[in-house]
Amino acid sequence: MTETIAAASDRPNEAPEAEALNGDIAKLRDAVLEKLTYSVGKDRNAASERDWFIAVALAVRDRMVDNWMTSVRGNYRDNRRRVYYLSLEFLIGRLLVDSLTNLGIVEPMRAALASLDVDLEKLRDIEPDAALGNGGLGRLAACFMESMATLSIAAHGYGIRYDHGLFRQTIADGWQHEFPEDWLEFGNPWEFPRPEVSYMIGFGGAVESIPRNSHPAHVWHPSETVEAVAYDTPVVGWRGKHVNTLRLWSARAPDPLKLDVFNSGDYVGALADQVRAESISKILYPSDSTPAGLELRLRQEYFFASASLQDLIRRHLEQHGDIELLADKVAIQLNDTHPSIGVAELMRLLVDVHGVDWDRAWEITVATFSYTNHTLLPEALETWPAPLMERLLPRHMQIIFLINAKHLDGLRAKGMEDAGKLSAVSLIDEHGGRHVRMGHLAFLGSHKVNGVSGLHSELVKQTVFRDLHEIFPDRICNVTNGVTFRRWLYEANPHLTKLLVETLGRGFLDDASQLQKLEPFADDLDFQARWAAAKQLNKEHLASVVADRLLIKINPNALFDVQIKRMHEYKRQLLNILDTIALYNEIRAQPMRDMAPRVKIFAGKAAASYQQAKLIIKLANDVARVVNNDPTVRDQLKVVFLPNYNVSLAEAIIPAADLSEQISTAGMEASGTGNMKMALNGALTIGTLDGANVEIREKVGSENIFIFGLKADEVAARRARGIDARETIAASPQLREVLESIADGVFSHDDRHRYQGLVDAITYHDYFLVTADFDSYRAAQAAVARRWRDRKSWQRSAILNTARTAWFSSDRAIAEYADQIWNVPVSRPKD
Ligand code: F58
Repeated sequence: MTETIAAASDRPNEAPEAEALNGDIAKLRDAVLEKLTYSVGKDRNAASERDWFIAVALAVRDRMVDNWMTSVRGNYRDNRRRVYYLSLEFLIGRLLVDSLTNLGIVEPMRAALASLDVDLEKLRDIEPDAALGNGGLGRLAACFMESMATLSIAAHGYGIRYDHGLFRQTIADGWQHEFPEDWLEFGNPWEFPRPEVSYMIGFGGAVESIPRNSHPAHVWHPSETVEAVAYDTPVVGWRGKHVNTLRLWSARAPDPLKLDVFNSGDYVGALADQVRAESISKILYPSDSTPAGLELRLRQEYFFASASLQDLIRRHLEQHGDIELLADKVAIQLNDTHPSIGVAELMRLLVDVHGVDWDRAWEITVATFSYTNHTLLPEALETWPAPLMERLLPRHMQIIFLINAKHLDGLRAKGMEDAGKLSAVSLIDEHGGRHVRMGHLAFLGSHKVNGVSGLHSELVKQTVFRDLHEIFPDRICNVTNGVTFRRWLYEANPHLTKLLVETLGRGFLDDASQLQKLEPFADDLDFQARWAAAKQLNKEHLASVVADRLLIKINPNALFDVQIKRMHEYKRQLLNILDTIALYNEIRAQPMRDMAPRVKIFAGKAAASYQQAKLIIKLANDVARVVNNDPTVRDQLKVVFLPNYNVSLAEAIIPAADLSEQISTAGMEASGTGNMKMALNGALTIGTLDGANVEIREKVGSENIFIFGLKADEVAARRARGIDARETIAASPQLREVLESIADGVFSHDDRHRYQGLVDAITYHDYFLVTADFDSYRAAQAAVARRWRDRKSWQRSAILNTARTAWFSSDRAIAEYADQIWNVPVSRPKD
């Protein structure tokens, strides 16, 4: 991919003195050459671009190490409470420009490399994305790691070092295909393997009860043991001062092979244990919609939760020597329920291993943990079959039963007798075979539970945790998500950043709230022109990416209408496709009508097993083929589906977006973070009152956003009335025409009935209310088109979006976690 070629002067977020700069250039050049020679083992003349990339990354990593050591020493010296962010996903993307930016050496490095005839932008493109996550939840964890370092919080991230991250998506004949991703193929220059830091993780076996004076002691004898080995990646904050650690675990078999079996000639059998053990960190959970690979998933969750807890307890005891002090010195954030088996594991470690009495152990556990909920979707709320858990983690099952018994006994003692209520708050779901409710376990084991937007947190109280919220009314709070501006504005959009620095000075780089000083420029025509010029450069760049990848020419003067996110029915890419078809019908009906040209841009992956989402990808591609090849359409409408959406592609698309599609069924998108990234980069949002869109509207003002559709309570009421959409469709001639054209095979000549099922589904069973919101969405899109024609007014709104979205910085979000949940201090980097 050809990334933005930003000239030196386009990187304004650093301006060291010229002399220092020259000194630095020489030092960086020497450092890179040294790495190339002694670490990569290549001569300058023989080095490939990949060799140069590795050499540069190693030289940059060296620059972090001193401050890393200082940060680690400072964390020990200051005795501060540490924060541990446990997440099965860290969707990091590339690190080269990110690290250079935060260290403030993009330009010196660019110059150093230029003096060696090497182009930094080419090296940037060589780096594979670290795609250790599915979507928003994983990317949030990566943004949070950067902000925790920026705010000098003594924080560690813990996760799994998957050999293979999120699959690579190709589109062939419009259909999605999945291929394994191989980010470690050429090694990972950012990480430090720590083979000496490893923990034994048990599975299966039996629990022995040994009688003691008061209570019996429990000894778990696992039947299988897997070793968790640490790999550390330094995470550097803005201005490079504070550096934290992301520690990812890799699974190893304690014995590499069974020698006797090997010697007997059974080579495959000899390696069987190793393969089974290592499968734990082999691949990122492939599905976000089906309970695939159930047992492997539970093994992954326990593996990383146990390794992380053992590691942090070791560190705590080394530093403080007293397990009783754990909650004073440690805060653990559970990123969704995936690490929530950690609640039972911490109880096991405290009670069985460290001899803490049960009630005190529970106090410590609850004071230590907090939990973030990211979804209300019932299929994404984890429950584990009790028999599976009993077999894989017998001691944990006992502990969960005991936590539950004490919890329910306590409620009965307080007079709660209603069996329905008790069963609703039980850790065990007795319907349809016993299941352990991991959300409930995370809730009970935490002192704070947060949702990720104002609306979502309220819905968490009213729906998934309604009954628990009644019992613990102070436990649920809200921390609206945020995104790191370093990656999503300064690095992704150097043209806009340069304009902002020239206009506002450099203060906003450290303190995003200063972006509001942009407001007075919203009506300044000269500023508007410069603003438009920056946007235009980004659009031209995206047009070149589209041309390279799809051989489709798009017009950079058209309105870029962007929907980029995981493919899911609730996100309603289908609604956007229906709008596209309606637009197409309008153009065909009046080919000579003068309309504002639009490019509909889609990108996103569907879970491999999610057939309906894959069919929607196919439909988008079928519509694209028909529309793009119809001569009557001319340049007025183009449709593109960019394959293999990932962090790097997002960095190319977001700065170029004019319109940001955030059109989920209200009440279903917990927050969204793409909505924040695009608004920050001056796109106007078309969206429902869902997730953080609600807060984006509050901040940017309702005249600078296009809101449509049913609200969350109206969605609930509508569903209660029934979701047969025949009447709705009958009442909307435009919608009828669109659906008929799809069902008739206008976009699928090769297989006329391909979409019959899809059309039937939304006709008779429109759970996501695509049809109910169609007319109001069309009206909002018409309002978008009118505003776009009044370019000054559009520009004004776009500028105000950037000026008013500073609040969506992940620095703000992390400061709220630090204050409301973790009780740790923060400090902001200064020049
Ligand atoms: C996302 N969840 C939410 N889950 O959908 C989004 O609204 C929110 O902004 C974001 O979290 C951050 O809070 C999400 O990305 C997953 O990817 C899960 C991965 C594991 C399986 C189930 C889905």
